Amino acid sequence: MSDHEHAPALEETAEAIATMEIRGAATIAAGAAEALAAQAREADADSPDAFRASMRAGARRLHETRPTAVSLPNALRYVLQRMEGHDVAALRESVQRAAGEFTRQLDRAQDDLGRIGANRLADGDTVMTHCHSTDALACVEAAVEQGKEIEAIVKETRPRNQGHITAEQLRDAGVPVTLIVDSAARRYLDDVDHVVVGADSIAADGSVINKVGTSGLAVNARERGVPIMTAAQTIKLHPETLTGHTVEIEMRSEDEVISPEKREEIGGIEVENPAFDVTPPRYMDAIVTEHGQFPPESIVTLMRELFGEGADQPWAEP
Ligand code: RUB
Repeated sequence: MSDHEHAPALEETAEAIATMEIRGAATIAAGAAEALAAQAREADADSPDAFRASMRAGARRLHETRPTAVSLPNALRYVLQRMEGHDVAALRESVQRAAGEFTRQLDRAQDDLGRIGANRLADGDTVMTHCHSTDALACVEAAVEQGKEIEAIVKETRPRNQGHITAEQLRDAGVPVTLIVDSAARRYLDDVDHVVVGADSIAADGSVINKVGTSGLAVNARERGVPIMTAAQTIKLHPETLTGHTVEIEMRSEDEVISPEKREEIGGIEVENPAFDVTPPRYMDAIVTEHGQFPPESIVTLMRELFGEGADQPWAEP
């Protein structure tokens, strides 16, 4: 492998993230950190500079896969900022150590936020979910572990039907599940005590960027008087929004919405497929992180504590 080629394992992970075989913000972050560790292991750089360049190139390849989940650049930043040493062996070691630390912290953060989110759920509650979020599921699973009986109404989440994954995991956790189509959500909100969603990014003003349909669900939940929380580890906080940047919403293939044949048959229509949307802070009751529960408008305080005033891009060419 020459200095700027990617390790096969990194290339495979990048491809898997782009095609959504690896998906969901936390899982993407873990996959990216592990891919950097693989790149470090396999890079046959003959100088520290060449090694660093190969790590930056690998990180850029991962970075370009999907634009919305900030957990991805936050994972790359965590690992590359800890790359240190005067020779290739030391550099290699530091990347592998940092990647390991990062994935262990992810697991710990999810367990911690799960216990906090579970406190919002009462015995006998019914929750409604959207998409598939491991952070949101951690809250429900922790509530079940605390001995609470929880039921779930699971939105299927078109076009990729990630609700099916949620339904299976909740059922495995012993939660009775009712699967509904997305359009039925408002009808079922009257039977729901709490809406629980995840996040791909959280902006400094407390806006929650999550799977498309979250914002409509939040508005409906408010109208029905049903509390809604976002379960999100702090790697979902988007440091660049502290300096006015907005979060890019990924537009995915039209083929996820309609088959090319059906489209041809209808003829003359535009198809759009935004993967995410933005829920304004006023429609979200709480953001639950591993550091505690926050009203969305106050999340900026935590962001400043964690990131200072912004974030660098250690994967950029010097
Ligand atoms: C996944 C999605 C999830 C968040 C949070 O979208 O919107 O709610 O990523 O997931 P996609 P987690 O399927 O397009 O990746 O809590 O597991 O990080």
